[in-house]
This record gives sequence, C-alpha cells and structure tokens, in this order.
Amino acid sequence: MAAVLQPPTSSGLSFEPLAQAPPLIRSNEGEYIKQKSLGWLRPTAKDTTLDEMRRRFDTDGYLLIKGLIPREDVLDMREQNLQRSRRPPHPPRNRGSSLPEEQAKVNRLIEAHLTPEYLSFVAHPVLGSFVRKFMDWKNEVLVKRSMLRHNVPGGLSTGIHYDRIFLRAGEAEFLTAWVPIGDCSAKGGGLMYMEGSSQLGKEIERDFTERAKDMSPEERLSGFNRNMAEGGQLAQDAAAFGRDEGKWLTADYEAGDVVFHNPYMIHAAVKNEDFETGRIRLSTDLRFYEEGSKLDERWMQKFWTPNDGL
Ligand SMILES: O=C(O)CCC(=O)C(=O)O
Repeated sequence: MAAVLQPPTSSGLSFEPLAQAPPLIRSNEGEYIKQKSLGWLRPTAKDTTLDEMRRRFDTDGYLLIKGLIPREDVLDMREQNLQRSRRPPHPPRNRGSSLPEEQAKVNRLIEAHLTPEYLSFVAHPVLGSFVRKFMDWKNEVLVKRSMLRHNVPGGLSTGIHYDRIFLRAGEAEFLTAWVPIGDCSAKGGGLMYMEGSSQLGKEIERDFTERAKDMSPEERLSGFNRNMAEGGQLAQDAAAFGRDEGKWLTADYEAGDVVFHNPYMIHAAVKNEDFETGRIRLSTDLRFYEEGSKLDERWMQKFWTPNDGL
C-alpha cells in the first residue's frame, strides 16, 4: 500500500517499501494517535514523470517530492534564520531601548519575513519553475503573505484545518507548498495529512458556506467567523478527529523536500517531540496561483504580521 513507502536516503531516487511503522505522534492537544491510524506519506522522486505526479496529486491530495530544492540552499536559509533569531533582542548598540523583550522578539520575527535571504528563498527558481510545469500554468504568482514558523520541541503546533478556510476570497484554485527548512523527523513537528481527506474537506466547506449565508460578505470570507472554532481550525486533537476518518500520514522530512497539497486536504502539524535532537522545526508555507486568475487579494496586500486577520 502506498502509505508504507518511504525513501531510504535523501539522495536516493528509488523508494523501497519501509516496513517499520511511524513513531507515535500527536497533535497540539489530546492523546497519541493509535498506531493503526498512522501511516507514511507516499514519497515521489523528483524525476518522476509529470503525468505520474499529477495522477498521485489527484488521488492523494498531496505530493511529497524528495529533494526538490538543493539541500545546501535550504540549510543556508536555516542557518541564516536561526543565527538571526538567536541574537539578543536588543542589540548592544541599542541597549536601553524601552521596548519589552517579548515585543522585540515579535518585531524580529516580522523582520525575518522581509529579509533578502528569506524573500529570495521563497522565490527559489526551482520551486517556481516546478509549480509552473506541474500545474501547466504559463506563469505562477506567489502570494505575498507567507509564514516562517519555528516550532520548538514541546511547543505549540498548528491545529487541524484545510487551507481554503483561510483563502476563501479567491475563486481560483491555488496550490500550497509546505517547505521544511531543515531535516524534520516524523515526530519533529512536520505536517501530517489525513489520508484521502480532500472530499471531506470539500463537504465541510460546503457546510460552512451554507451556514454563513446570512453573514456580511466580509464575515463570510473570514476564517475566523462565528461558525469556526478557535483560530479557524477544525479541531486540535488529531487522535479524536481521525478516529473514523482514515489514517494520519507523516514523513521523515529532509531539507530540500517539499509537500504540495490542494486547498481541501485536511492536515495539521505534529507536536514537536523530537527531544533527542532538540531540533526546532523551521518551515515556510507558500501559496501559488495562476497569473491572472481570481486570487485571494487579501493575501497579496501585506507581508505576514501577527493577528493580521488572515
Ligand atoms: O507549518 C505549519 O505548522 C502549518 C502549515 C500549514 O498548515 C500549511 O502550509 O497549510
């Protein structure tokens, strides 16, 4: 079965079936997911034909490409970002600033989204050209709002959702790329996907749309409107949410891997419990549209800031 395939190495292009089961993982809240409800994401070698990649994406709702971005480029990005974030919030020349330390840290995170190294990383030519070919678009547009996320071991992780909740304003289909910036073991806080959940995501969205009929246009589009759970998420407990709905699939992600998913595919972040390595899960998530399509303009207006309403 596809879900038990896993690549042997970062450079290997052939993927052997991996007998071992994924480690026990959990989401932000709740119990560990039962072993029988866990599986591996199907890995795809980057030299697989486009037809086969598209077939997998249509069937699975996601496409995990091994080693798409050169590993060294990803590790450079990681190093630059983590070095920057380890600097004291008030640089020595600015000591005595009245800005509270927490605010200084938030400001630094905002600034990390504007650095030339981050902006050139998200515009990596390999990524753009892959999206263009894979989607058969003349040109792709990367939305301006993207997020750099640091999940520290034991910290909070993203709840269960599908992306359309947060990008309801554009009629066009978009493609999400989730890019781990560094290696990330299966229990290291990467994304997990609910197997075969695109249809369920569509049904849930239809129901939300129906129940939002009487709202103002702005509220209807909001991922945080009164019908949504806290933070726009469907839930926080993957063990409970997944009970009847299929397996949660995850991977030992390696720097250079990219997972693409459709707007309705249900996913969440694993709680980072990689205490052995103590590795921070650093990642970014990017949304692409076809140039000229009706995209969600709200995501084009500004770079990410905390509580920006999206
Ligand atoms: O990285 C995360 O924690 C969440 C990312 C995500 O949900 C997405 O890319 O759609």
